[in-house]
Amino acid sequence: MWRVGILTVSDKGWRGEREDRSGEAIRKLLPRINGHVAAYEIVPDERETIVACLIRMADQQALDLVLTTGGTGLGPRDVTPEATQAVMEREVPGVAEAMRRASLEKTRFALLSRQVSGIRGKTWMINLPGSPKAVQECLEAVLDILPHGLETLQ
Ligand code: MTE
Ligand code: CU1
Repeated sequence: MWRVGILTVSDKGWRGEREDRSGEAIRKLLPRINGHVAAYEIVPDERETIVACLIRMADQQALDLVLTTGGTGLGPRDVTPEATQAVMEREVPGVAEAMRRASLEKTRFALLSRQVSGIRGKTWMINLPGSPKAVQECLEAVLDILPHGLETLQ
């Protein structure tokens, strides 16, 4: 089974003002790639906090896949893509492109997500937007190719 980390990036979620339905949406889809949740964290929209969490999930916990949700838009506090870019060693641009393209068929607002995907060591990190609906639509768009990508990384 693939060891998956869920990293929910949300000021409100971190303060306990909002239930993490997006993390839950990720969790529900994991059986389809034979993945299980090996780590789960909620952090505020702070670049250094996200960076530290991603490094821990990759270097210490050696997770196979880290799925982040939230903080990919244009808001002044949306810094998840920058944090991910700061820690990744190699980018996997096609995955973010495919998620945006599939999302675009559902909503024009897909163009407002700056989500990225990349690899650090043997850990693959993929940004998803913040809403549960977006999580579902984006993950569905790439779910089928994730296992082969993960196998390739080993
Ligand atoms: N992608 C999909 N598939 N479905 C959506 O509803 N919402 C968009 C976009 N991507 C959406 C989507 C919206 S409205 C925004 S603002 C951006 O993701 C960024 O969201 P985030 O800041 O919560 O990450
Ligand atoms: Cu939006």
